[in-house]
Amino acid sequence: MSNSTENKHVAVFAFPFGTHTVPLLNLVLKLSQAAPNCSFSFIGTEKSNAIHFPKPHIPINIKPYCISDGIPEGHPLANHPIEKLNFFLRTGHENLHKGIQMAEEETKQKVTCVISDAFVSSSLVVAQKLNVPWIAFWPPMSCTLSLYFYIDLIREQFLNSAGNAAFDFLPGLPNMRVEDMPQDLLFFGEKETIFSKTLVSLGKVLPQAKVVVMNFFEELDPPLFVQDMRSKLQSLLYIVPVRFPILSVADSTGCLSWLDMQGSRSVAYVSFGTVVTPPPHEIVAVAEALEESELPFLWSLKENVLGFLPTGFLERTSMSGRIVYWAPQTQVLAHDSVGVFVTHCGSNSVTESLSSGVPMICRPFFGDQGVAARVIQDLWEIGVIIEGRVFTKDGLLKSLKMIMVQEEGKKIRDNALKLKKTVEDAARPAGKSAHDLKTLLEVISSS
Ligand code: U2F
Repeated sequence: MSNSTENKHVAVFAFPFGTHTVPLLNLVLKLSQAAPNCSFSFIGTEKSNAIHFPKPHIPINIKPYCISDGIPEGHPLANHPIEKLNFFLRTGHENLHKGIQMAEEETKQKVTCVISDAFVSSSLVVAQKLNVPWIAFWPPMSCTLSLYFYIDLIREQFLNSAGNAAFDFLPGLPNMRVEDMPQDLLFFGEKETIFSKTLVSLGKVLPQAKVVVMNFFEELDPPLFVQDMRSKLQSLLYIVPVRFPILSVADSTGCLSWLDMQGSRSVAYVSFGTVVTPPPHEIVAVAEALEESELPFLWSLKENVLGFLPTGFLERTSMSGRIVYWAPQTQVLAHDSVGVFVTHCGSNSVTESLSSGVPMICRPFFGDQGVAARVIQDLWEIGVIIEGRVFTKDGLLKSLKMIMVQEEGKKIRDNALKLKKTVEDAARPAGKSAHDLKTLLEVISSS
């Protein structure tokens, strides 16, 4: 490394929603281990920081600072997930700057570099004011980055093409459809929100980052996509996600010991991440398909929707299935008895499934999930998109049988194991990711 990271102070801005903070903190953990003399100020909201701090394994060179979530005092939040995001983004760079002030006052060190979740794009202004490099981190599905550079074409496709025809203007990502695109990109006029405007601006904002860091495996992204992004950005680095992220918890619900009693690759694991709750009729369809399939299943389901399950379902399936409100998912997917993952295709879930060689049945809901599902089915061929993109009993049964039982599913099962190996190789100390981590440390140390 050309310069030491000693006396360097990195301000880290989290996008405090969903599981965005988890991969960002994992990246900072990696950096803090490699650069123990460097200070990292992790700036989030009180709510998002409370999930991670204090934790015994967070080193002392990472300190949390809380800024406002932007929600006016006493304001009753409507039951709409985007509302919180809009309030936070509306606070702009002034709110972020307060975090910097707190961090500088306490550490008595000037900030020398800003790393932020790419969605907190106003952190670019903060970095510019401080005259320090801005490093943007990309937690969603890696190849969705491309969409923000081709929004006009995507919108044109949305307005002009008949039906849901496949299009192939995204380099390295053929066979995409409008239905795979994040809805926020298709909002015009009155429907636009601060969040959707922020996303739409990314194609102009991200080229101003000194580095964009992907939370993924370069080896799995299409070379044409990588090449195209490299031609548009100053620098694009890939740092592999950690295998067992900090959200993994002790097995308080006994999932792992239950899995120990099941046959190899026999269990269907079902989970829709931290944000999505499928509508009641889809919960019923999933339950009916699981029951009729007679496969052992483990389902991570939020407590507040248990009431939607069909009458008597829990009793009838008590010998073959298990429902928990939270599963230690990374360990579950890594368990030999899990044969398929029924997922919403959140980027962390996809990475965890890939890392364990588990094929997926995809029911994307919003954001990056549609592209993830398309890539899983058509590019990597390690899963299928559920028929009609909505859970029905017959559709899920068909996919479960195909992947778990039928000869047709063998190719998918084999491919999943092959990609597991690619992922393992990518994480090796001599791999590209280790090289990119060094490059990132160089940027921090020369700031
Ligand atoms: C948003 O994603 P989510 O948080 O809904 O979903 P994931 O990215 O898949 O992350 C869920 C994490 O929670 C863990 C699981 C993942 O690490 O292992 N987990 C668990 O440990 N136990 C459980 O019972 C259930 C989940 C958004 F919706 C997505 O579209 C984005 O891709 C994502 C990242 O930007 O954020």
